This record gives sequence, C-alpha cells and structure tokens, in this order.
Amino acid sequence: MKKIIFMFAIAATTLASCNSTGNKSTGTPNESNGTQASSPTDNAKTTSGVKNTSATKKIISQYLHIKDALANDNGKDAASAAKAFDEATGTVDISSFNADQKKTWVDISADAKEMAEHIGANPGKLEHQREHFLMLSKDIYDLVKAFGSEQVLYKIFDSMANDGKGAFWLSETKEIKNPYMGKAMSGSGTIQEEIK
Ligand SMILES: [Cu+2]
Repeated sequence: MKKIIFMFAIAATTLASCNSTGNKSTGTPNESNGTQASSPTDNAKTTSGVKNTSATKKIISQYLHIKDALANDNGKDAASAAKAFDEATGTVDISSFNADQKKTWVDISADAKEMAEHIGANPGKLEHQREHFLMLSKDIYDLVKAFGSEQVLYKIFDSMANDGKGAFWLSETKEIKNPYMGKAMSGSGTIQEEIK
C-alpha cells in the first residue's frame, strides 16, 4: 500500500511539473536534453562495442507505436503506447550489460521514462505530446547507437518541425509519415541516416 501511495505521489509531481512548465517546456527541456544526448552516444560508440538488441526490442517497438499514433493525430493511442513503453523500460534485464552499457542505460532510460510518462498523461494534448516525443526520439537514437537494433531504422529529419528549428524521428520504414506535423503535412521530411 505504501508503494502505491508513493507511486501516486510521483505521478502527481510529474503532472504538476508538466503543467507548471507549460510555457517553458519547448525551450528548457530541449536544451538540457540536447547536451545530455550527445555524450552517452559518443561514450557508447567508442567503449561498449557489444550489441544487445534483445534488451531494447520492446522499447523500440513501443516507440514506433507512439510515432505512428502521432503521425495519425491520435493522442489517445500515443498515450497508451507511451504507457506500454514506460512499463517496458521496467522489464529490461540489465544483467548482461557491460559497465558502459549500464551507465548508458541508466542515463537514457530515466529520461526516456519521463518523456513517456508525459506523453501517457496528456492524451488530449497532441502538441504537448509531440514536444516530449522530440526528446524521446533523441533518447531512442542514443539507445540504438549504444545497443544496436534488431531491425533497420531510419533517422528522418524535418526542418519545419519544432517551430522551424527542426526535429528528427526514427522509423522502421522509408515511407515518410511525419509524427510532428501529423496528417496536415504528413510527407514532410528527409532520410538522414540508416541505422543497422
Ligand atoms: Cu509534459
């Protein structure tokens, strides 16, 4: 019972911080995430040579569900996929990770989990979900770079997304269905990288 109360407290805090930073949320989290995002990738690339694709498989598949839901302007489906994503982060078995992978996992998963919680808690706010999806995409990119991916993924960039600042997402297909623009500008974006 104590645990349940504690979890509610965390959920409440998350929601409160989400609402209170409503105006700032485009600027501040993006910047802080940007600086975090580059270093784990570089570390992982140079130090953790071993691939571990099975560990991150479930997470990537839920990420792709969120992506599809946002491309279809479906905030409800995005929220339920984000909840599944959040649950999947808790089931990852880190016992086979080497020290560098463990560190990378701890750094990335905590941030990714937070982004997923915000997406899950805001089914009626597509734009807000998209702001968090942008940061989640950076996390997943870093994750895939560090642990590999069982399926080929494409990094797709759209210069118009994120209020013209540009944003990328990861996709399992070359077909461009923009999760930031939704149906209004579905085909906007170019493939930047193929990740195997
Ligand atoms: Cu939020």
